[in-house]
Amino acid sequence: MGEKSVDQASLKMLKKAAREGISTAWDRFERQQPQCGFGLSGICCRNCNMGPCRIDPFGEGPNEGICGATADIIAARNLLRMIAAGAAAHSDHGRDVVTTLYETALGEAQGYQIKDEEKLRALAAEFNIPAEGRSKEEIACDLAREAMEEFGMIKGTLQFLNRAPEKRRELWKKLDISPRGIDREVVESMHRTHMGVDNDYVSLTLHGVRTALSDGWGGSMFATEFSDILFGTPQPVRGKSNLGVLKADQINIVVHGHEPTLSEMIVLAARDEELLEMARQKGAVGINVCGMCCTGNELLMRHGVPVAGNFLQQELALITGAVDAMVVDVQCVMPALAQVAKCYHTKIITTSPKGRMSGAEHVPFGEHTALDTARKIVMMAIENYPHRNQKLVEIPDECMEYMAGFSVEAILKALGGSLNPLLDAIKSGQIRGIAAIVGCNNPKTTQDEGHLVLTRELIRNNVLVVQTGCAGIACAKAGLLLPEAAAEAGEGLRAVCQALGVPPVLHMGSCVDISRILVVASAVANALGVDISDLPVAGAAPEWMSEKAVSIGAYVVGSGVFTVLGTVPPILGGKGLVDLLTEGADGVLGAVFAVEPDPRKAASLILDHISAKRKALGLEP
Ligand code: BF8
Ligand code: SF4
Repeated sequence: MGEKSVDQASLKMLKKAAREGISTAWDRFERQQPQCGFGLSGICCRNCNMGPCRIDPFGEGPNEGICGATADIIAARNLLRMIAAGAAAHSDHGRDVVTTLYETALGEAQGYQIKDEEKLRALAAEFNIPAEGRSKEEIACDLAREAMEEFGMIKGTLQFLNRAPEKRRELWKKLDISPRGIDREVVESMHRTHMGVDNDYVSLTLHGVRTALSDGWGGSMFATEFSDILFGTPQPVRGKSNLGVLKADQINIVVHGHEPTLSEMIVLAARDEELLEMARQKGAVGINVCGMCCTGNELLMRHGVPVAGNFLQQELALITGAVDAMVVDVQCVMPALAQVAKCYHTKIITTSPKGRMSGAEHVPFGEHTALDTARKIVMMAIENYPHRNQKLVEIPDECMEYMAGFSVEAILKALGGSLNPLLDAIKSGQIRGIAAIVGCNNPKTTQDEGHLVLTRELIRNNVLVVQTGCAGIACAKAGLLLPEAAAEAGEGLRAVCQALGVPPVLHMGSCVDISRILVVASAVANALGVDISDLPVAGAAPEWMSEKAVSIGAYVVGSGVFTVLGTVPPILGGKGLVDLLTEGADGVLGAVFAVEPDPRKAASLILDHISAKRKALGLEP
């Protein structure tokens, strides 16, 4: 393995961890070597108690499970379960935001308000909800009810599918994969993968795409749109990133996880004059709320709140010794945090009934008392500040400015109100295409390197890059989210960025905000009168690790976008499945997956793909 990270702040904290005898994900990764070959290739099954069964990838041992399941069936079932878990995670987050909007509309939620009435009214129109002469609360109440219906749908298919280009919708219909309710597809995935139900890897995979579409065009889209209604639609904003955002003389609260319903209230509570006075009495000059992972993205998009780091930095933040409380809710929260926190004064506070952690303190968070609970949590951090062991405090000075907040609305505004300048730039070749670089960190690769190398290669070749998730944070830390980074872009892209005053890498938010990318892709396809699969666009997840990323990959490919994965998915044991996903899918969905761990080679795959699509559209000879 190469270096652990390209991030200097991470490397400094890893040295400190080694000095202090603390193990991190990287150490635990080494302790897991060699990882199980059956697991890596996706050909072990324990879906029933005749098993566990495994297939011999070398053809010497068993080539089927006790029930007769082949390597392809086993790998496809395992993949479908990963998609279902990922879709469930995104969609359950979406449901929580919908519920919060509903309770806000009823006047039963504490501290929340409907911030973006314009978006509320636009969505009401989309859902055929009467809006004229009605209060925003009345409209929101009906809209939230309609949204809840989409989870356990009793009629038709998802409303947001109508945002996709007509050709794409027809294709989904023809393949019979238009999602019919978000929860239903997840449940059906579990049913199909039960022993002896769907015994065909192609059919399993197609349902995987349907389940994933219910995430991208359903659960995630609800999370994004309803968060915008409640907390405001992001607009370009500046802030700071990396562990250097932690402050030696302030109460440091790191909010980590995913749902903005929690983090928004913590931000609000930390501005409370009474609490600030309490902090001063304890000797701190202020209260510093920082984000981590996607909760960080939600906050940086809307408020320019500093972001302490991405996925592999969650433990490292604690190792600075300067975090008074880390407040977590759901997803991507390592159970190791409780162990690491024991070496410092840091309190780990869990808040979701779905996400408890032994060794952490639990403060239940709910809409009805949200602000009171947030205040209580901030007070716990203040009380904890005097316990900081100054001898153990070491905050790296890496701290980079970013510009984020590129919602679809913000992009349109930057373009002067219409997509035309972007379309013209694409047609003329000033911008050759658009690539979405998204996803996690993974100790299987050098932290952030895949994101940064791929991003730099693409912008240098005049490909506009859009980002979400931990990929976006990687680029924030490297300074690529600043308008000045246009200097690293090719001539055409540089000129466009300079004219508009935007960076060559547009941060569009958290992972659920990939739904924003689907909306942009649809708008561009509609403007050109083509399908998404005809566009010079591509997706990439260079360092992905989570099941949510598997769902994302499946709905992105299912929406017609060629996608390159940097870490190898556990399917290689199913040869037919691999062929289907990397070749066969092209004739079915108009897009395929590629797996390429080397980010430079991944860049050439994307550039070749973009050239081919440009040629097919007649944009170049
Ligand atoms: O939803 S990029 S490590 S934080 S899964 Fe997790 Fe991956 Fe980060 Fe956000 Ni997305
Ligand atoms: Fe084995 Fe089939 Fe049972 Fe899986 S479902 S454990 S392959 S017998």
